[in-house]
Amino acid sequence: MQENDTISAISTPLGEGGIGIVRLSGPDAFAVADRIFDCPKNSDPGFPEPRRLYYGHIRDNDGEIIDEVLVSYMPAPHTYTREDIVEINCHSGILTLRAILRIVLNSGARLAEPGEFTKRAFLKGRIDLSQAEAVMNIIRARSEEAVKIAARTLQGDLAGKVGRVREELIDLRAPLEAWFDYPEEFSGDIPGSDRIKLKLHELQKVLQDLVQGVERSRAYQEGVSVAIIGRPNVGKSSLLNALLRQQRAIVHEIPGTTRDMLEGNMNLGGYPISLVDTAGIQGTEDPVEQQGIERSRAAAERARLLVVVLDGSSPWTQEDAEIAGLRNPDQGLVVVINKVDLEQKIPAATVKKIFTDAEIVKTAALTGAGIDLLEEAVTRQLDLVLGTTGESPLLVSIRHEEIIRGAMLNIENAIYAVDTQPLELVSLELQIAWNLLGEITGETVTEPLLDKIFSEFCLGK
Ligand SMILES: Nc1nc2c(ncn2[C@@H]2O[C@H](COP(=O)(O)OP(=O)(O)O)[C@@H](O)[C@H]2O)c(=O)[nH]1
Ligand SMILES: [Mg+2]
Repeated sequence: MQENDTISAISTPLGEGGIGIVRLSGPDAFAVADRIFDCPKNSDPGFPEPRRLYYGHIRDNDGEIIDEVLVSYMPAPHTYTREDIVEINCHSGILTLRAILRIVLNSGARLAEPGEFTKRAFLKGRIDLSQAEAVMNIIRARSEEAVKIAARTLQGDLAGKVGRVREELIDLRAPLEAWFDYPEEFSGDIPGSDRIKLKLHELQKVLQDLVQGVERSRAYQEGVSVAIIGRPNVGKSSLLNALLRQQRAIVHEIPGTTRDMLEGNMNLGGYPISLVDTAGIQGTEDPVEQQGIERSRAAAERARLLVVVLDGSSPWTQEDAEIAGLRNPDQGLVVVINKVDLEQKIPAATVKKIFTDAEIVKTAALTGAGIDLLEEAVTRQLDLVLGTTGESPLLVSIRHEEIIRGAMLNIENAIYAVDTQPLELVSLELQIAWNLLGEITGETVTEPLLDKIFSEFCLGK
């Protein structure tokens, strides 16, 4: 990729709106804008005084007015990319935006690749790789909590923590390496094995705190799947509708009404939740229903939490028992005794005995009674299975998690090697850990990995 040319892209979503922005970055950003932007001569100060908005028109190559716009010019280096940037604020219609982009591209800029503005910010050293990735996490965040985590990372919190661990690793290695290389001249202090181990345990703890709660912060970012299961007619679809506060699923007294799984999105306790209603699980000869049940079982298996629904107005059955058996021990569990408005045939005490570690909630989906309690129970169970975090969770991406777990393994090896191996091996493990951690901030990252990371960005960012 050439880094010295001028790139451009539409930086706002392609759709109808008040304002759309075409952005340019690179050494010719101003020259390109100057060719196509017609600014009234009486503007004072005249275009291009930096960081001012100029009113005027964009003309196409035949001189015809395409749109009425506001244009700003921001010279390097105090910009997002550390290059000259021009932003053209136009009317946000798909055709207007595309027309202006085409004129810009005809006038000396090239189309930016996805994430290329941010990649330039990274390559020019304005932000590190963890901050660049946080930009995308902010854009893609699905909950307020996820926005906060990404904002902290964008401020450099993750890079700071990882950077300090790397510095400590260097401090530990420096006297060792000097001693290996120049044993005669070395006059410093070789840390004793106890001191090395103590320090390494401290670093291990810092990294451990980072990976702690990663599942929870990832849940804030990517969402969690919650599946409602139970035999036919217990009120699963009614509960889904009550939770979503919309008539999403068809509810009917005829058993087997829901023949396929169905999904709806909601937010509970800060988690974006994908709520899955499933086909009632029962033995059936109907091939369509069988397929629906298979898909439902698979959805239940993938879910982080199961809501097992029982019909309180009918006795406990063998089918209920089989459904209860679908849950694997890692999954959170909330048991709902539904239809409490009718005469009850399952004593709550019996349910408690069967589901010893579950939250048990009584509801009447028909009237909405107990739905708030169900929401609270689901939130509590999710908090429980996703694990508590430290003060401020930072880790979201699988890439970061793998790197940190890898570095922890090297440090673990180093701790073991202190007592059993030559110190050269200890130092080597620490060097590997240092290198690995550098991939988080991008200091030791390879070109193909960079390309891969930025290719996942959206256009115009
Ligand atoms: N009385 C009463 N009926 C309910 C309640 N919840 C659901 N039903 C009824 O039970 C039947 C089956 O409900 P549905 O939600 O389709 O059950 P599903 O097969 O488990 O999805 C429908 O006739 C519902 O109106 C409830 O809390 N009380
Ligand atoms: Mg149903």
